[in-house]
Amino acid sequence: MFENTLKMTRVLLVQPHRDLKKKSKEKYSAPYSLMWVAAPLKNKHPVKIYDRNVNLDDSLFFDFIKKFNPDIIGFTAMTSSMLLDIIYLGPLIKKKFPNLIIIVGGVHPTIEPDSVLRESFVDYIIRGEADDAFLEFCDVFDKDPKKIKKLRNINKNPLRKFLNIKNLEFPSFDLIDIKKYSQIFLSTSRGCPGTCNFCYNVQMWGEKGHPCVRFYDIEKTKKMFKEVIDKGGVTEFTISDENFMTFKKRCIELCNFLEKNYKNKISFFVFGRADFVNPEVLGALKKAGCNTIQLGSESGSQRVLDFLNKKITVKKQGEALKLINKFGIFNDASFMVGIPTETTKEMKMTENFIKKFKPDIADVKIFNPLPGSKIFDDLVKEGKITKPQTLKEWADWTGDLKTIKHNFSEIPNNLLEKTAEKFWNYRYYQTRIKKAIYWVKRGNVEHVLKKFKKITRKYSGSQSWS
Ligand code: B12
Ligand code: SF4
Repeated sequence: MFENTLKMTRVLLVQPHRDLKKKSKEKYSAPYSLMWVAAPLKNKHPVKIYDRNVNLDDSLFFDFIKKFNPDIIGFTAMTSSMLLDIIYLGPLIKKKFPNLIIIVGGVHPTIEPDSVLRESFVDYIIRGEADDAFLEFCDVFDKDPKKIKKLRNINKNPLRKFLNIKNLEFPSFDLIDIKKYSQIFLSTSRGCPGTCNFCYNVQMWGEKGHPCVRFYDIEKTKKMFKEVIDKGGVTEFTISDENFMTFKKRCIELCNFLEKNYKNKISFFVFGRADFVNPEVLGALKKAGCNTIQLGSESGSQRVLDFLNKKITVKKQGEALKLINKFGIFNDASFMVGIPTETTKEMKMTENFIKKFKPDIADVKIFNPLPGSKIFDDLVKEGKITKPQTLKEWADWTGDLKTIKHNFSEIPNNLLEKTAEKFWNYRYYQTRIKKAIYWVKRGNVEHVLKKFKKITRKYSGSQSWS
């Protein structure tokens, strides 16, 4: 494939381990961001993806580097405990392979570049949408490395304009061993129509402070589904668009395609906003094999929803959950407790909402201000939080129930913890029985045995299963 190229940049993309403190070997989700990053590169430069979640053995990792002999190692980074693995590996890589260039890309360096650039083992960061920017980086690295510092998206340089993503190559499923993963993501768009002020979306994917949603070419998207299902043998997946229902006609067309080609053979999970839920879309989703829709229900109090700039009424949130169930799709409602200014009475309203609408899953998180969101910026401006400076501090910023860092609500900490645990478990057992029946009806007893082994559940703050 590469014979005609004079010099090529060899790139190793690394998915950091999710949480070195827990050292869990759970083979969970495919390294989806890196599969996008690799796609435009791979016809020009030799690229491999290494997932530390699949194998955490350091000597295997360093042997892999020796054998592949990359010029560049690129880590993907979210604001999460995965930063710990980057801090751990970075200095070791530099010690063993002093000439290797280390770059970091993804949501965290985009939103909080200084914290990454401050690490001495980091040579460059690539901010924002990197499909073109990283290819340019590798091309320039080949020819004239001195020019790299001037490129757009590099370090704190200005960003490129958003790409026309219609014709992007789809993610590189060929670079991972798909069978090793229990959660496969597929996306058909970038950006969200919402402007919630606890979310990073407008800052990362919006334009001049406004939301912006871009779609992949519909025929290419169908081809991507086909490839992953037919060649990859994937029958269960998560459509990771922020709101798969943003453009009704397109969503229905994709559902019809899935129904026509894979009726009763596939099952998938989608995310969405309640204001986009309607009977036509739900009918198409159900027929296509959608098993669960997760909505950001957030709170049972209208004042709190308004505070979050959700732009959806409590009434609409409830109606959407009911409608989803009416179409025989599981509804997964995600909530937050401990939102700044929230009172105990308002948290009780969330509890009443859960009791009234009985979502199949009540996915509850304790509020934590995330960088890139308006609430985070406001809290910093008001002097209520001090922005973490190092990657280590950022790795500890997102936590679970046991590691609440801040509470700007009126609710006492101990009550918050108890309530999150209680909400989380509200619907758990009923839902497991309902889901077991769903899978048995589909003739998939093996799935039930695999997924339903555990009979106890602890609130973990992690994503729910599809
Ligand atoms: C799939 C996914 C996951 C998967 C897999 C992640 C992966 N690395 O592939 C799993 C399930 C593991 C996951 C976990 C979590 N996730 Co997540 N996840 C997503 C999701 C839905 C899609 C990511 C994606 O592929 N996007 C599409 C691509 C095109 O965009 P992208 O990832 O930003 O990548 C582009 C650029 O950032 C850049 N880039 C990315 N990586 C790299 C690397 C290099 C080297 C370069 C050059 C460029 C580059 O180039 C890409 C192409 O343009 C996003 C939401 C979303 N729709 O984006 C949330 C999201 C990224 N997750 C988020 C969060 C908070 C989490 C968790 C902390 C949740 C939790 N409480 O458990 C955990 C982290 C767990 C841990 N301990 O590390 C947040 C990140 C917020 C932040 N400030 O970092 C997001 C944005 C969701 C949200 N709205 O809050 N997640
Ligand atoms: S709907 Fe979800 S993804 Fe969209 S802005 Fe709100 S929280 Fe973010």
